[in-house]
Amino acid sequence: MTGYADPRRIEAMIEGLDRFTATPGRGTTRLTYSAEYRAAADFVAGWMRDAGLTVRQDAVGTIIGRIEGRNPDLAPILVGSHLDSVPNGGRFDGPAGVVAGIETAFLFRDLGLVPDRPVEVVAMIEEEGTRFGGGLFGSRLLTGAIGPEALEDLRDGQGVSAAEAMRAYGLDPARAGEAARAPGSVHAFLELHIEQGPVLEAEGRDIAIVETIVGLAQLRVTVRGQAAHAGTTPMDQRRDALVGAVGILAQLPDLARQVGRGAVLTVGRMEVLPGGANVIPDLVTFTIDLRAPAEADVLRLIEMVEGTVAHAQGNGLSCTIERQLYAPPTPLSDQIQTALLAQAEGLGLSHRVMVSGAGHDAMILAGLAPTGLIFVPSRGGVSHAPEEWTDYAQLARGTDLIFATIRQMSGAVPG
Ligand code: HGY
Ligand code: MN
Ligand code: MN
Repeated sequence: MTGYADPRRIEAMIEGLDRFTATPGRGTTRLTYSAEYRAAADFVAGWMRDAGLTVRQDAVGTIIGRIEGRNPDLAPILVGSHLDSVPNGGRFDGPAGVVAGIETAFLFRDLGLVPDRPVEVVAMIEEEGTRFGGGLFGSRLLTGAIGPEALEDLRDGQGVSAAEAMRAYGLDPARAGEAARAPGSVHAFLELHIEQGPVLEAEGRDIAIVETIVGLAQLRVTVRGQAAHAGTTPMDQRRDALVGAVGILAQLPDLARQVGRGAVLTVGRMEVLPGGANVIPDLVTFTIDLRAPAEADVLRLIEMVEGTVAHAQGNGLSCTIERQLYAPPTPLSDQIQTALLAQAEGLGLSHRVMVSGAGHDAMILAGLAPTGLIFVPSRGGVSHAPEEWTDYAQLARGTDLIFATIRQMSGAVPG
């Protein structure tokens, strides 16, 4: 089956983007507002212009390419994903969705299609939260879920605030609110993403149409003790923050197992200070990422985790926990799922409906406009690692579905 999208052009965009990493040879590491991010954003803007899009950067650094509609005042359809990455991640997580949007624009141009309502391709910042924690940051700014006031408090691992990083990037954090879209100002949002799991490959299917995205929370635990000499401090006189943190952490996986029903919990990052081999640690922070399909289970797991941290308080240790992100389970638009299913049938794509265990910008945009999310297969189900891979022919088939659905939803006809 030959579709519309050009796998070679898609490959050129993905492989071109993959040069912009802080860890060449060790996966994609592209932190928001970094030099690599600037280069990637400029690269995406160039391809958008080649595809005939009118390109702008919004007040928080999201790159937006617009196909004007015959009725320019109609609310646009947005299509895209994020441009930032996890540390040492893969080249497809985020860029696959941005590139699918740009390829859709190329197809509009190549086929001489003019939409009735405008279409905007978006490449968003800080979905992963690798730099400033939490995540879904660019989409939450776009929907107005958070505003400029959040920028001063959020800090990266070097203590640089999001506001300072924005200024260094050439943006004015005081104007971040200008990136927010008013309710009713977006007609729909569509996102293509890699599955990041094994299901499509195992079932030999081309596409998943996502019906719900699991609820998720990102928490940050801080344990404070007292720095002291490793050699002269008796074992019964220590206030060892790392021993305290490990004692908390060791209890956490069982909490997710107790909740069950697909609940998962991950501690992905830990900082131990001051970090001397011969110094008893006095400050330990670690992240907790927890998810479940049912909101009651997410909330119950948060409570159990917070109780575990509170119980660790004492014996000379102070233990605190803060919520960096909370997103409830998000059902996606039935109307858009129906449109995607019809187009997938028309394109002869093998497909299934799926619940997403990964979080996506789509779960935030769903609060602003009817939203659809589709997956293409991930080889071995691997993601958030340099080995992440999706064949370009598979990515082209997913792009065909995005293109065909946007062509229909936007009322596009030959110009
Ligand atoms: O964490 C997630 O699910 C996504 O990759 N940000
Ligand atoms: Mn992603
Ligand atoms: Mn990711």
